Amino acid sequence: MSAEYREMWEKLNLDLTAHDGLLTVLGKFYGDIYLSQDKRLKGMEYLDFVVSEVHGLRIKELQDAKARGQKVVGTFCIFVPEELTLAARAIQVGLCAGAEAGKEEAEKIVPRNTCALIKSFIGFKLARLCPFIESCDLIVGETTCDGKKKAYEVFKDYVNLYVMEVPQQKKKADRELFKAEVLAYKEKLEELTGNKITAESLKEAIKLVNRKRKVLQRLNALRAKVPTPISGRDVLLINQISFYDDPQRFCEKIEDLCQELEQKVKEKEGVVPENTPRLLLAGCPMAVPNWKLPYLVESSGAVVVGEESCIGTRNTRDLVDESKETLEEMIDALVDRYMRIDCACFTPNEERMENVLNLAKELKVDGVIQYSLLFCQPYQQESLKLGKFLEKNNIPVLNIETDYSMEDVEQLKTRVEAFVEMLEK
Ligand code: BJ8
Repeated sequence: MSAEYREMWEKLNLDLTAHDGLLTVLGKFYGDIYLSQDKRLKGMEYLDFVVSEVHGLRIKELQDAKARGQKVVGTFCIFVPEELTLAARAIQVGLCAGAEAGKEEAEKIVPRNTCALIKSFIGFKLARLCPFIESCDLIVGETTCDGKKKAYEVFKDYVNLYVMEVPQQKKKADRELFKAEVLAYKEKLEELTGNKITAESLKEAIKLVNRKRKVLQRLNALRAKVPTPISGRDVLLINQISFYDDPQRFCEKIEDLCQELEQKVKEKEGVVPENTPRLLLAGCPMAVPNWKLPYLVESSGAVVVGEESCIGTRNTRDLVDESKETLEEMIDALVDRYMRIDCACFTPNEERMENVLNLAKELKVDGVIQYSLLFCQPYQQESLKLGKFLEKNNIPVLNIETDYSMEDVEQLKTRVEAFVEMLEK
């Protein structure tokens, strides 16, 4: 990395030695998991570049934007409406972290039996490893699972934190509550940025965020073909990058990649042979650089063709209605769209059962792997019910509970291989 970046990281108060170590591990990990793949697509060069520059060029872009007066907002959950952030001329970045670095630091302020995702974002801040967190003018938390809710109570001492309330049910009163929260967030953004959110700026932002979702929908439709033209690892990475990169650039690059994929589909050129078992991963989000399970699956003779998760189709399935004209109508359209998210934090959450089943059928999967992070109550609890439901519908299911450590890799590999072998019969 250039001297310019080192100076920038120093100004952001990163622990340079620990940060160098992190980048070295990440580079090695990326090489093993990504660059070693066969039949790599030309369009993935953009993703390789973004990853190689994730703490470099992208952070420089954020710093330049800040110097021009723009604000940066960090989030941990897809319930925070990016449309509003962009309408206030701010930049939104996803901060969920998918690595163990900083775990010891995190365990000083949250219990050890907290999920890895929460410990990771706290650890990244406390160990001074994340230039994204350090670039944020505001961090927006949300009242989803208990783990996050309680973690924010201590995390607020380290960052400028604002917490949005997300209801736990989907009754009329819950929708009203969420609408009030969306309006309060709008005010908060206006106060932070000094920019008024207008019907015009919100309309433009709705179109841009919808464009991002539409390009990911197009990508998902292409990967659903048999044989699939792209690996699950690559699509997961694209979804992860969608939370960090400039939205316009992201859309353009992924549209180019989709054109390349269309050609592959036309020529029936798959990334794996046609009879390779196809799997859907369902459950907790996999934040960058958490590539552990897809890598294990794809090195066990199967291919991942879908992620039913917030870094996946839960975030891209529903669009915001673009036909509204007034600010009030657009806020309502936003609220309606966000209240369709089927996170396991809701009770009851029956629609998720149907959504997963429909997705499994659309993608013509041979099986579903339910993925829960250790200590994630909502997804672990729901996996029992969802597992039975899928099996009743003749879809084989494997339940995996894990974290970000590499200690259980061999054991997981044995279980995944046995599952894939069973599907091959
Ligand atoms: S809308 S899934 S992004 S809350 S893994 S922190 S649930 S204990 S991430 Fe999520 Fe929003 Fe829901 Fe999506 Fe808690 Fe579970 Fe940890 Fe989780």
